[in-house]
Amino acid sequence: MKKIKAFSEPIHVSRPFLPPLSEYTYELMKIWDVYHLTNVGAFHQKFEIELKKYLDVSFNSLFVNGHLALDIAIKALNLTGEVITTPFTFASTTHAIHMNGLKPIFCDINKNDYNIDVTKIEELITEQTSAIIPVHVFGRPCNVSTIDNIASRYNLKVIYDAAHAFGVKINQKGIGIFGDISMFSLHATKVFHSIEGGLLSYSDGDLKERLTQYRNFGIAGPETIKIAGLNAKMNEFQAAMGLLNLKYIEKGIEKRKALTILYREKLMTIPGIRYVEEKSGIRYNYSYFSIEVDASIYGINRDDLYTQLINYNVYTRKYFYPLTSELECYNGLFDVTLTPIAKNVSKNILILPLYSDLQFEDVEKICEIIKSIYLDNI
Ligand code: T4K
Repeated sequence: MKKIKAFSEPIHVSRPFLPPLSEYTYELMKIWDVYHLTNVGAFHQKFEIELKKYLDVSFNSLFVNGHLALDIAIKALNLTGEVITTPFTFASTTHAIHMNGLKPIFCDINKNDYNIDVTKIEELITEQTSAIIPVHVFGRPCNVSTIDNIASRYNLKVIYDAAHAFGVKINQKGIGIFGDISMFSLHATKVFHSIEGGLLSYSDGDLKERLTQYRNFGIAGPETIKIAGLNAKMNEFQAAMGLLNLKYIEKGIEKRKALTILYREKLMTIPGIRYVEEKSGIRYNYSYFSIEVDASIYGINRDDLYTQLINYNVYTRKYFYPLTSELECYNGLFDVTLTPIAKNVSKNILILPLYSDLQFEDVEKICEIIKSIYLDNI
């Protein structure tokens, strides 16, 4: 078989969308005019309003990044004791729980979509449980109706880590309306970004004031600080970038969808490579394209595929490996044998490059490489 040549430039798992530079500099001139760089200027205010419309949520607040937004959501809801969550996530979710003095209780995940397994939540609830923090992993919605139902029966709060789920809809409803609060990440590597950024959406308008204070040192007035807060304000440069990017988001999601369809079509015939099927009624954002490698069929395991792809200049990522419950910083604190499905998925998962500027020929070539590696190893 003809040897496939490596890409001449590295292909990374993600690459931020950038609007035309001239459009951004035009917006920057407005900042130069008014000298208002941060602390909720005109761009910030407009961005918050536009995002509320786009995400179809009742209330929202912007933050400098997703992690601090999540951290502040936990603080604002006064969570205590134990929080039921998933170990199959980015470190941020678990760190936010842990660093607020709370105990993460890890629930296993579904094999089919990697989200929290709702049938296993109730057995983890104790007198100490105050909340559930599920993650819409790779933008695929959790079983929100069951989670919200459990939460209301046990009087628990729900904060959805919707870092990956910007623009996702469930039966035409914005995903940010479920639970008490949802957190969206607007980081450069995401479907939609404001360089760095985070957003909380919520249905209880009374939260707005508390969230605003938490993100600005707790300041309630010139001489009043009511809460020991943080500095988590989005600046005007971020908000200007986000507003511009909002013009291009639909086109970006369409392109990602087309690339995803191509990945599926090309990978379908490669033995030992599995990907997650879509469900009806969901408007996906195609934020990540994940595969699972079954070494007994594909011939080599996930780690070897990851390494071999680097020889072709393709830089995939092992999101999420290790599980957050087995991160070095938590050494010994958690029993990973209690979440066997998460452990198994984490061992076999690989995220392939996907971003709106990726070329269709690149996807075709990545799939050809994955096929040729299979053929070399059987
Ligand atoms: N909850 C969940 C479930 C999350 O996944 C995240 C973040 C959060 C909470 C917290 O939200 P934020 O506070 O971040 O808003 C990346 C992102 O930094 C992180 O936002 C994201 N999740 C996580 C899944 O991925 P890394 O350490 O893998 O990123 P990095 O720098 O290795 O970037 C990946 C690739 O993207 C690079 O190989 C090259 C490319 N890249 C990256 C950046 C930043 C670019 O081409 N240009 C860039 O500017 O964490």
